[in-house]
Amino acid sequence: MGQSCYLAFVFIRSITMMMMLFSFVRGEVVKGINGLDKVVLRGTRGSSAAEIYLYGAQVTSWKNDCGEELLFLSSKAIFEPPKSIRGGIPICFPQFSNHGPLHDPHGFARNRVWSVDSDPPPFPTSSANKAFVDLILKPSADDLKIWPHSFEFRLRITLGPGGDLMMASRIRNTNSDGRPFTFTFAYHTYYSVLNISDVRVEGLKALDYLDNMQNETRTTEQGDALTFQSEVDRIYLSTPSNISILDNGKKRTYVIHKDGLPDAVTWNPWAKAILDLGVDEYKHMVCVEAAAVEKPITLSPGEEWRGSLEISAVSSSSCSGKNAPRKLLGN
Ligand code: TA6
Repeated sequence: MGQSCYLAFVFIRSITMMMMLFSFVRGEVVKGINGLDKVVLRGTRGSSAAEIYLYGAQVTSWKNDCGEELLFLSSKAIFEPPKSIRGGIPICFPQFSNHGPLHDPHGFARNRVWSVDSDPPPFPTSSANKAFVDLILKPSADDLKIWPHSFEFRLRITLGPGGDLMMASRIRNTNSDGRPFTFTFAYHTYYSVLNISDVRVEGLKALDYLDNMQNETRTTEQGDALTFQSEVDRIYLSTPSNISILDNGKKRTYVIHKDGLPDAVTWNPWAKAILDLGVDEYKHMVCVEAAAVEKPITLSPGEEWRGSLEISAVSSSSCSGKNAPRKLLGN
């Protein structure tokens, strides 16, 4: 190889490595179940990936470097408006459960078709070396009849280089008549676990919670960790920013970091019959939801609220075989 060829080779290889290290990728829109549009994000390493339906802006799949699914999605999930999709990360807005004026528990954002936001105002965090998609929801004329407020809800969903999943919401009051509005909110995340009986949620010790099994009676957590032996439906109040879910069966820990969302809802329905949940599937899911419920958020016109969730999954065993993470060039 001549010297000029060699220099060209070194130059191209350096540029490729720089691009791999500092690139960001916008997700592509493809057809999903029942012809609904979904966005696929592919990580820069291994088999990590995420899928997001424009219907509900709902993440329905999040896979680690080994290609293992980290979110629970019901085998009976209905991908057909107006039913919301059972599993993944439904977004509860402008109301969590019955904490607000709407008849519809959990609000309408989870059963509206969002749009890809091609030119959002800059997000505070960098998108370098990450795959992401920006989505936006604005109310339709029918939505305004249900909740008479104009808003812009921008959501950036990011798959980080280590396979972490980030959800960053920005909600702005765009009422032109000077009226404030008030809302409650949750990222209603369904995590995949091997067996709910072998799961602990840590970070809730000594906190007060509203127990939905007792008409939201205020109670204080007595245990070191929350475990599950029957239906659990609680709103833990003013929690720390970090909460962990330890799945002993899969030897995996989900680490949750939240900002702007003081509360944490924990839910497992146990054997309760739910139309779009398979028999016994409750064993393989746990909801731990970054939320703002106890103190609803009020925005004046022009004001913006931000609430984010960052989740990572740490496994004690590494993957091997065909799904093993590809090594980065030069590593
Ligand atoms: O987040 C817990 C909860 O509010 C429970 O009370 C339970 O009903 C669950 O959400 C599911 O609600 P959904 O409307 O999706 O059936």
